[in-house]
Amino acid sequence: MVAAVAAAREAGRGWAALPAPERAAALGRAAAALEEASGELVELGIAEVGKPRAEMAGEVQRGVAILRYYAGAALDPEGDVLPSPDGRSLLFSRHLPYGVAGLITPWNFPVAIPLWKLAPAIAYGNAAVWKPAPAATAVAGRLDEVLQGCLPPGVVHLLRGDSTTGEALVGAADVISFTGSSAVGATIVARGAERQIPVQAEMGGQNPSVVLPDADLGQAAALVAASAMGYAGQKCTATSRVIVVGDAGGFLDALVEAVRALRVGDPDDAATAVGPVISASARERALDAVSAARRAGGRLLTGGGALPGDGYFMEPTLVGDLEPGSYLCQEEVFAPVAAVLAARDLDQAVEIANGVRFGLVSSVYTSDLDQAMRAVGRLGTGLVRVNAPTSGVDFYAPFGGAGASGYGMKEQGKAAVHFYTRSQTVTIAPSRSL
Ligand code: UN1
Repeated sequence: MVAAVAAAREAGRGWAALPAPERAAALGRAAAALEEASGELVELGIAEVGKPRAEMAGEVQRGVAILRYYAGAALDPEGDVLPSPDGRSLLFSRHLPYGVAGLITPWNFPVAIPLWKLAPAIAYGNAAVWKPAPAATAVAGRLDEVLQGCLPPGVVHLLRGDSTTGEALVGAADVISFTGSSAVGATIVARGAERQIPVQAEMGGQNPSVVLPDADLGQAAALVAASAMGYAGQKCTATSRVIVVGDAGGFLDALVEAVRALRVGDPDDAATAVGPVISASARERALDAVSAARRAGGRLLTGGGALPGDGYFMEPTLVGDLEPGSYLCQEEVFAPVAAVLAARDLDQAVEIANGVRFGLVSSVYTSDLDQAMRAVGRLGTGLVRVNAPTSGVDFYAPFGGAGASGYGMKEQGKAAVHFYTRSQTVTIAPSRSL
């Protein structure tokens, strides 16, 4: 493993020395090659991680767009020119690669997340050693082949392995980007601090959607249902708490109806919105969390059970009447399960929304601009979305959460250059009086 990092460091030297237009061209070729291989990657993703066809196809397209974006970003201005302190010298800052980026990625976005780390890491001149989750190595293997066909040898090194391999990588790379659970993220952050290297950790979510009475309730119900249950809730951006302000009756009926309307079934089917969860133990944990919520006084609004099928299916589930401090309202379940809470006004809704250790994304549904602005300013999450679902990410905008959801710099968009490079301030004075 340390050998993989050493080999990548060596390959990275040549890569960093290439003119940026050549690195940009390689990323452009990778975008075209991924587009060419997109059909295969969609099939592999459906088969390996159970992502429904429509979402998997969207994700691979997002991957192509990410590669194109960083092909362009590799040619962006790379620093600032500052006023000369003495009228003769040059003063400027520039960005230099660190060397080897260690990238640890989850199974749930097996194309987009690796690419939104790999593409900027290499665009700005680093080599990368990439350890995908064991549950997504088939997609990773094919994606790696696509990239290898477009890059000099050794610039990207795919490392198969488990948490021990991940730990070794964190102990050897020059900069670490991780997406995964909060528990693992915390150990990586601690190890990175010990080694005094930059670490970025994108971790869990417990994302609230606040619904105000003046919202378009039908549209809000459809968007909340999709963001809570889509891909069986296996996104760190999924909605886990629905906080309904004021008289909740009408919205609750619409939400239950929207959840029941989602097609649960074979991820291979283009009409499926909710496929299986990733494993037997994941389903067991989710069903246990629902049972515990019911014992704690929760009322089942819809769903609640396992479903038969070729895979670990469960019914999209909504639980009402819970306390904001209860397990289901505090922890990430990573399954098609959401809690519905009531709030008397926006202030109380914001207090409930912020009352968790996570802070990735929140959404607010309203047609009242003043209420929206009030909420946006007070919600503590890294992303806030008005009349838009919590899930879904714009690859050209900064992404990342607060608290137990995110540590370190944001990723994606223009934020990435600051993470994957070190800034150097350079003064050049004339060697003699001119
Ligand atoms: C999305 O909502 O499109 O692991 C992306 C996750 C997040 C990515 C979500 N880091 O679920």
